[in-house]
Amino acid sequence: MPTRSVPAEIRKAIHARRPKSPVASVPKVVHLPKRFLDGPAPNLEQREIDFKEEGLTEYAGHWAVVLDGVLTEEECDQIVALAEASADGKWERAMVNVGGGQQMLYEDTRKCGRIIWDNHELAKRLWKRVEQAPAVSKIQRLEKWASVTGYGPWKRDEVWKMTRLNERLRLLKYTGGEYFKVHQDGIYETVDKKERSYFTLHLYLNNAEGKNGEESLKGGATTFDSHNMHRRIEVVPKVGRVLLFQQRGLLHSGDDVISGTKLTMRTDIMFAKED
Ligand SMILES: O=C(O)CCC(=O)C(=O)O
Repeated sequence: MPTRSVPAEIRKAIHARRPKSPVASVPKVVHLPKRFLDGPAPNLEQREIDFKEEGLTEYAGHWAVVLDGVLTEEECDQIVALAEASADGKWERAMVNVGGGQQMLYEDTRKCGRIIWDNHELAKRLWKRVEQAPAVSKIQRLEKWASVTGYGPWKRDEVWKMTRLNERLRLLKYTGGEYFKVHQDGIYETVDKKERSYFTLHLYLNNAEGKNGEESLKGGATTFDSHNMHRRIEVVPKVGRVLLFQQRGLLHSGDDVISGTKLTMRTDIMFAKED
């Protein structure tokens, strides 16, 4: 069953192009309503995470920012409805890439539902909201920033410029007992090797208080973990909240959801080398 019913205006914006012989895993093409995410972030606030100050000294100088009020609750509900429409309402189990285009189910490392939704337009409009935050100007151009790019680009005096949000949007849905165990995000490189990701974006799509009689969410924070796993910084899910962080060197996890449902959307921030 879909998590949310699809409002009429969104149903109208959905153009389903079905394959000649329907295959369950072929996503539908879903267009965004014309004015969706038009205009500025409704209530933008930013908080930079100071890893040293907050007790994760091994990550001193690493970059992570929490942005609140990037989207309204209604906009988040619409994203969920549109993504579900693209997948015929089906949340598949989240799999792990094992190379050679193969995926495996490893529920000891991640256990949750997933919809992969490729949508350039949503990625573009979401980034327009996110880049309004002053802190984000720092990651538009990466120069001599070895903790983010590694020492290769640093030694070669390379400058990497932000190009776009990856259109591959991964929606994750966690219910009772589900989790994403500790890991570090991999740097994604495009096939032509012209672009690579250096930062991750998480958008939280629901609040802890359950709506319409749904059970409220307990647990499920995105947590930065110390190397020995004894210290942590938690980012609690909140509708319309965005968490941005560097991919290199930052251990993190999605804490167990004890009750209720947690919905997030994750993608990569892409960069290309300046000539
Ligand atoms: O859902 C979360 O809080 C974390 C998920 C995560 O780390 C990931 O998608 O790589």
